[in-house]
Amino acid sequence: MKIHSAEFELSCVKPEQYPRERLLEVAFVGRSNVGKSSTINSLLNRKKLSKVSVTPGKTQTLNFFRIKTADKIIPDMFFVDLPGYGYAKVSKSVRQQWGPMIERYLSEREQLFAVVQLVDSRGVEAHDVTTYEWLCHIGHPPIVVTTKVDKLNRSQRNPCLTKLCQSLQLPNPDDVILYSAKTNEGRLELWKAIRERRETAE
Ligand SMILES: Nc1nc2c(ncn2[C@@H]2O[C@H](COP(=O)(O)OP(=O)(O)O)[C@@H](O)[C@H]2O)c(=O)[nH]1
Ligand SMILES: [Mg+2]
Repeated sequence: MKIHSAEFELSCVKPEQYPRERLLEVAFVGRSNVGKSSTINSLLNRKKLSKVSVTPGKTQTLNFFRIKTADKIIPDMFFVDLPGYGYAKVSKSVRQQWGPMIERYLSEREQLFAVVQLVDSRGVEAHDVTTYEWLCHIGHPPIVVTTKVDKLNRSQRNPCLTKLCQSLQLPNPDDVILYSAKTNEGRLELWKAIRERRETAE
């Protein structure tokens, strides 16, 4: 995928602040530290577009990035980096704001055409399962991406994938994209999946 440009557009916390411009949007969800920012940067061939953090729970806003590609199907769109869920160390009041903010965006945003859910290849947590089920329930069955696969050796891959499919009750392991932001493994597959969502959205 040739990326013409990828730029930060805005950060926001409520619908009145979402971009007015009606571009198609792809949202990235997953627990804090799963590799959302790194995956976005890797997809876009950018090193530091979306801030990669060593402190989980840092992103507390919806962050929109304006993407222009050479692809005819998806020439212009926004990538939306959502705050990570399930991080215990942020204060309760902050957490209580997060859930509704994310849920509202995902369930109400009309121009949202694909949700990418990232789960750590080394283990699925209860929150990943409830998020997956909820996304299916609201009509946004996500593209499932399992991150940091460079941390697994060859013999660990299949068992991890099988476990992940069992936890999320995915019938087909081929539906999971193995990703490494370190090696860019999975980059083409993920672009292909995003493109397919766009093609079948109409
Ligand atoms: N080895 C490896 N580390 C990764 C990968 N993706 C992210 N990380 C690391 O995991 C940590 C959290 O990444 P980040 O992208 O900030 O996660 P986010 O909180 O979901 O946005 C950082 O230290 C990253 O360098 C990956 O594919 N491989
Ligand atoms: Mg992040």
